[in-house]
Amino acid sequence: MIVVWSSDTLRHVPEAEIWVGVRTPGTEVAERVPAIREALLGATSEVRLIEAMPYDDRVLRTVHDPGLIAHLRTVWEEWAAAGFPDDYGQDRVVPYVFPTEAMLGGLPAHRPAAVHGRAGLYAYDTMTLVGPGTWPAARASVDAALTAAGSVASGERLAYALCRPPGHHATRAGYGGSCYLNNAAVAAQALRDHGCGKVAVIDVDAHHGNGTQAIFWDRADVFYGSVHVDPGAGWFPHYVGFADEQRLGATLNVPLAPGSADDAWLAGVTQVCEAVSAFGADAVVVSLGVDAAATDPESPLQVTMAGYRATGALIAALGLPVVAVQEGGYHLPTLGPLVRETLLGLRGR
Ligand code: SP5
Ligand code: ZN
Repeated sequence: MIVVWSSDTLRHVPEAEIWVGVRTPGTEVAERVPAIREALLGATSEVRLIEAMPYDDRVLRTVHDPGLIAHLRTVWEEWAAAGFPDDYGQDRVVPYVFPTEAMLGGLPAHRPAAVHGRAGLYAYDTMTLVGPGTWPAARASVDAALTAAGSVASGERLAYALCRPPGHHATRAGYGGSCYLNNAAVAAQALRDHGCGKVAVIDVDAHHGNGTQAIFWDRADVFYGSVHVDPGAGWFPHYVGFADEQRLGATLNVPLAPGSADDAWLAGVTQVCEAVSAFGADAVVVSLGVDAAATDPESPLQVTMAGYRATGALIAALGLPVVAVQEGGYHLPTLGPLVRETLLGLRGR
């Protein structure tokens, strides 16, 4: 199997997440990349590790608003030039005011002159900080997903992109949930543009991929299905990811109660796979988060290593070519083995 990575993904150093106003240690750390990479290199001689190829920024416009792209490309430089690191000791872009519908009440939002005002224009939470290496890393993450999609479009049956930062919470014009650009959505669109008639995104991250769902909400050619901890039980992304969000036979959510383990999880994955079969997909993009694992600090789901391997096997049984892109997974000692087991399941046999 193909494994795509880029050392540029290490350049994103979020340092912290501002959660309920409190500066907490970031969980989406650069050390995740070598943890996964080493586990895969030791796993099987079949792994072919390749570098992500560089793609032009124009490809981002297939799923993202040009305003979000320009903002992420420039906002840290503007933040630094405005003096926030030196004058206030804040070396990461952190928003403090958000132009929500509740604030605007239907009036058009003016573009804030101040960068600290503008910081909330495309961000929807305070946990997803922007530093000097965020843009090059987010771009490299997309490049990895596109390189994996390209190899599947050329006939590979399974390609994995070691994406970091993750992507599935990034919407067309918004970033949040540790995500900046939606790697899985760019990969799914790339498969469509390579001539794949119907593409299914299967999201097995512990959290609902609100960004991917929103991007393809009005599209009958790209299916989005997700198994995740129930946002209605108090979990991120809180506002979406409910079972009643259905559209065009191309959106399916299976929210699970906190504490759910392999049985409920695999029943959910089976339900999504059956829907993918009914949809008639020609290829699959797996949003491969492993934070549903029992060991993970960011979710209350209790999936085992064997459960993640079985997850991969259920998806492999669809008999479709697969592009797997890394999403969440935050417990460094088990992160690599969890990804390895899922990929071994996806490889089949
Ligand atoms: C890609 C992905 O898995 N994103 C996860 C985003 C969800 N993060 C929610 C964090 C909620 C608060 N976490 C508590 C941290 C306290 N130190
Ligand atoms: Zn997650």
